[in-house]
Amino acid sequence: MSVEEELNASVAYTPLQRMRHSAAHVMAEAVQELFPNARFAIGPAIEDGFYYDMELPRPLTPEDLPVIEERMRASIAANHPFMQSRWKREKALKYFRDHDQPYKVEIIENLADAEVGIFEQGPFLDLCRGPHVESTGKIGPVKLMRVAGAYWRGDEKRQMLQRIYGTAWFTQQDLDEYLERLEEAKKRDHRKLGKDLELFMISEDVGAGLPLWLPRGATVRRLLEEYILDLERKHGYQHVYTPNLAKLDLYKTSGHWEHYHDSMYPPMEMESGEELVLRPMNCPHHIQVYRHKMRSYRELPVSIAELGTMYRLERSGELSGLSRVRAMTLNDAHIFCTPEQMLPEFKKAVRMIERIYQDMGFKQYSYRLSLRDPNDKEKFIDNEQMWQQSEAALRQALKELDVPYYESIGDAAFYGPKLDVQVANVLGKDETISTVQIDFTLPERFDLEYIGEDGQPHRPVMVHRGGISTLERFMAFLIENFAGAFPLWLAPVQAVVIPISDEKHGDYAETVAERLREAGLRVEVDNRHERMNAKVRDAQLQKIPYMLVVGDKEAAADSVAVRLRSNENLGAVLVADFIRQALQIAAERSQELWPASESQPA
Ligand code: TSB
Ligand code: ZN
Repeated sequence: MSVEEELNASVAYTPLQRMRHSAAHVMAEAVQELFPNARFAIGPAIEDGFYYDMELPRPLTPEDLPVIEERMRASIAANHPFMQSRWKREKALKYFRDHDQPYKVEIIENLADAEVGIFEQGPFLDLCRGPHVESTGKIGPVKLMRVAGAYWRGDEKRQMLQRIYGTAWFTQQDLDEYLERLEEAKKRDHRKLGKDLELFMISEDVGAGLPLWLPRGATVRRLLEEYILDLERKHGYQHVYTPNLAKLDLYKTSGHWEHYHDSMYPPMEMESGEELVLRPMNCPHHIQVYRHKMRSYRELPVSIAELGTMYRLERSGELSGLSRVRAMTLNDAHIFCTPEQMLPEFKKAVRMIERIYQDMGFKQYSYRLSLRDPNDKEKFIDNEQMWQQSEAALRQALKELDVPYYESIGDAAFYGPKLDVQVANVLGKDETISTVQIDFTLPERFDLEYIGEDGQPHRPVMVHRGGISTLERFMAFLIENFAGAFPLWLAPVQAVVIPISDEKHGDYAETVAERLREAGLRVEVDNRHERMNAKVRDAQLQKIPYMLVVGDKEAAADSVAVRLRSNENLGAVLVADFIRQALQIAAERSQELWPASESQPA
């Protein structure tokens, strides 16, 4: 949030936000008592709480937070009124200069107003538009959550400040429930589960935002790749392989270098003088594939697809596990079609995405129509007619699809508007998974053609489409959505065979595992010299769907004692029956691990 946005947002605060904003002032008051030389920047209410940015003589530690909290409680108990006044600009400038508050001075200098708002509570005075609660006693239970670094005005070239995040609620019960929700969310956090379940890692030696997929995560990824390639083949997509590098000129022609520059790595200069870049998008490569021969209207639409690896220079502060990375592989496709085919193709792409979500068992997602910001000529191609035409086309497609959606200004691609499919991550933040985009720009810039029925050259339209998004972001979402307990068809290890005694039943366990593997199931044998119960518990923690316990009885009857990761006990099942049942559940991509009627409580 920019300083100006913060100042404007405060006017529209809800009662809860207003109270949180007051809590931010009380937090600043407490910090000032501890550090009389603290310099304050901004302190808005945000979703779920508030923060204040400040410059302090030393870095804060987690141990500082309870101390600050304690002082906040004292101020709340003292019930100081919040007193509002309006000062002439000059008076305010002088006051904040005299009190060594350069950030406040800079904010005032950027304000056009002749007068500024001042709020005072007890010993603390702040530049502020309000509104606030009447007095500090009206502030509900507060908790300080964490300290983070934040650049002044979000600008990496300016002072690094310390930001304390806090939360405040009307009642203790609200606060407790919120903290509980956070705890629950933490358990689903893909960064934590990615580590616990050995799915992926980030190595400092490799670099930030450059994830490494561990064997189990790689297995899930391969299954997703096979799933999506198969689905695309059925929809007539043609798969290609293209390199991750290209000449810089290619991206000058496409417009990426001009409009997408901030997300691109600096070019590499070759001895020949040629400049190469890591690609931030796959479109220009697919355009070359389209162009490798003359196309007739008869072969359109041409859908060129690739699991295309690409690189984006995301800001380090924005990187997060697998969901925002710098090296990623997109389930990408570019559909080249006639203008008449554009709407049907767009709709087909959306329908295919709906099919994917159904197969995955995702129920909560929403459609976002992402439009350009007409005032931002740097980020978006400056071509009024193109934007009008493509936005109208998109709206028409949405109308025909009859799906609910909301609009977002400024989230379009530089070359055209998009329909984005949004999901919420565990932290409640919205993220784009799938996307379908209409593009009249790149066909123009690359002078693309097809020969029409009239024998004349015509310009095709492009539909860019990301089905399951990047495998990285999709995996992050999958992990959080299932809290790591993947449905059978995606589970990296589907069953673990557990011999009651590793000495006596180890051989039988191996035979069972061998038969299951032969049938195409992913199976491990836990032959550690451990108690059976410990092995069952470990497998449950690893969220492995089935634990197949084997002892004398099972060996004699050619069976396994089946236990689910939920701890449900199914009793003895013939090995052949288990294989048949598991294969069927996987083939159906069922979310269940066993037909309900056949299971019994543990
Ligand atoms: C769909 N040219 C199009 C393509 O043809 C394109 O690249 N669109 S995109 O820029 O919107 O990116 C496609 C998808 O990649 C996004 O919808 C998002 O789900 C995913 N994505 C984008 N940036 C990142 C990132 N830094 N980390 C992980 N996934 C990302
Ligand atoms: Zn594209």
